[in-house]
Amino acid sequence: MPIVNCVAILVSCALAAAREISFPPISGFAEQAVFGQSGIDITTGSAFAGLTTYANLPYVHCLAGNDEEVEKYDIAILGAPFDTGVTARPGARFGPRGIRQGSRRISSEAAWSVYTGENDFLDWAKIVDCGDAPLTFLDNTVALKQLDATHKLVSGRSANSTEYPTPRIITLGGDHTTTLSALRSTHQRWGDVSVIHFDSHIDTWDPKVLGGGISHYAGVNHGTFLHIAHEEGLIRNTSIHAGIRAPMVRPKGDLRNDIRCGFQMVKARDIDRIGISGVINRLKERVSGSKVYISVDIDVLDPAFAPATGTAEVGGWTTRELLSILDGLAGLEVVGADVVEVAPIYDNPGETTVLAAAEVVQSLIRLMVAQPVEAMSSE
Ligand SMILES: [Mn+2]
Repeated sequence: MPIVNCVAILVSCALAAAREISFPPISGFAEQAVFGQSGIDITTGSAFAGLTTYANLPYVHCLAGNDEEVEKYDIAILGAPFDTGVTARPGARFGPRGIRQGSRRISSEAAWSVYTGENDFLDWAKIVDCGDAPLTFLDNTVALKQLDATHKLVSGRSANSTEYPTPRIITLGGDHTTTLSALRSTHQRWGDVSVIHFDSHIDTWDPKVLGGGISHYAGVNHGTFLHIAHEEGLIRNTSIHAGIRAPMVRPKGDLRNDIRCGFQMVKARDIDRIGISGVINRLKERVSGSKVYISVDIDVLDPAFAPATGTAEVGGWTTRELLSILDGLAGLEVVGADVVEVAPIYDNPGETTVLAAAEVVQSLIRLMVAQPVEAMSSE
């Protein structure tokens, strides 16, 4: 018995010693001070506090009136909450806040790339989040006019850099119709651009084929905006799709019209044959010598990697493939970009889609930082 007792005491002593963790001295509950003298830091490293901007970037009221002082910026993140131009599942109006939510672990201080060794947030460009364009959700025509006006205002301010005075915009969609407004404003600031269009669908459908048979109003939608951009003379005949795999509506007419709108295409399965570097080469060759607008429909990814989208098509690229392709485009003069068709309601608890979308936005920022672009001489 005494021996057993002794062992028991030893064991309990050892346990007690193991539990002895020294905490810093704290005052009693009554005097406990959260603010001021407690020594607890609540002013730095607070990435999860406050309102959610893209990558915890500073919010700037880019839509302020002429009489108000607005902080200058070189690259603006702008949300376009609009999803009434879709042909399948709605929900992309919540895309901007979904992408911001997916970006909340990204912060300027800890964004050094293991691939490039660079931190694009701490480079020459001042990058801000302008919040969302105020778009009516009841009238597409009015909403797109509001988006046109927002893009013109945000891109029309003088940039922070004196060397490159025209700021560039990365739009968070919104359904793909929103790219039409971005292309209009890009054309106004930078002239004709080639479009690199990452998507599983061609989106050059003739409004007579997709929606326009119902009304002129219905003909302006997320599957026709590139046709309309071509008709409006906004884009060059040196554009290219990447990741196409969705079926055509007409056996030959859609592809004929696609070529007429200025597009070539890299199909989704081409990557199996030519590899990532082959895809990069085709895209770069196609747009070489021109300014470039990059539009990323998140449905270019396989639904395994981006289930939260309106018109999912199986057999797409992985997130890693897309990111590698985007990084491979460094050096192009990217004057505008977007990530669209993110509909967070269809995402899963692991936030697969919004995490991917947030990373794609960061790749687009990287391309803009890597290659500053001179404004048109007439501007
Ligand atoms: Mn699309």
